[in-house]
Amino acid sequence: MIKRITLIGLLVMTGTFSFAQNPLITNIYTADPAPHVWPTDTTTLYVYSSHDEPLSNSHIRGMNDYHVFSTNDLVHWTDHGQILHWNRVPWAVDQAWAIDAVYWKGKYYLITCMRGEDQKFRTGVAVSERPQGPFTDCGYIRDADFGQDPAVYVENGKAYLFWGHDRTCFGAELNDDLLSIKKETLVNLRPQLPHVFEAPWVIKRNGRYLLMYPGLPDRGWPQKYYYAEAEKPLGPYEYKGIFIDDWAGQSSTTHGGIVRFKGRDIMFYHGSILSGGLSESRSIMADWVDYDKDGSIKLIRPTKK
Ligand code: FUB
Repeated sequence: MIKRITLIGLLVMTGTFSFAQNPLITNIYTADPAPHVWPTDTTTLYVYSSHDEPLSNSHIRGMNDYHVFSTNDLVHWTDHGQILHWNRVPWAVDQAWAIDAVYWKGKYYLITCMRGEDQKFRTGVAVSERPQGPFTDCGYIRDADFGQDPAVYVENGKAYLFWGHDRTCFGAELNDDLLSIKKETLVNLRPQLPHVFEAPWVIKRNGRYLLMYPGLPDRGWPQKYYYAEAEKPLGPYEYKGIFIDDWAGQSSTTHGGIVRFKGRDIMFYHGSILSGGLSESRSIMADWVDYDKDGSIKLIRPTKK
């Protein structure tokens, strides 16, 4: 079911255009945002999201399906409803965790992370003719062990898969069918990413690749956001530092990525402001990204109500 969510009245004026105030989505709990502006329509921003069931507060999360939200102005958001549930995926039995999406050879793909009968998480692929879905299962990616927290970066006809969870991080080029990797390109990025915990996300800026990731500082939980830079998508990466540190409203995890929309970079991530601090009932947030003259990401101070 499509719902239009109007957040006028909660505007934060910053720079050239305005934002609905954080958290962005308040009708359901949302997490692991994957923001995209597709080459087919650069006036619309889509945020693909996993979905925390309300008041689920256990380590095994209550996560069953995915939603996508779209906006043309960062103020009015449309919830396009459920776009995939694990029960429509033959190889999955539960736990629809983090996702990404990719536009590839004229179709839109959800890159998912769900648990199979053997209790292992796999990186799934589902397809649609439309960015807002619904999506149909195509199977899961072979040879992407520890298949959690996927992100796909596309450039020059090549699709790169990044993934990682529980202190791992891998990268590889995908084959054209998106269902297998080119094994000879597989790299273990963990040694290059101090503090890394999970959920890599890659963008290109000024000819360099920025890989951002939630990590654990030496003092422990909750996760913070760090990044590293490279000359090629699969590295080697040089650690740059932290860009989201402590803030009131964090959940134990955070997860997201930067997208460029209408000329400005925006960081999407999640926290637990809406649930009053429940780390299993999270909400998507967004803030502007600014850079220093040398290209470093300036520290983001999350804005909220
Ligand atoms: O949302 C479920 C898991 O929590 C994700 O896979 C992690 O990145 C963390 O956000």
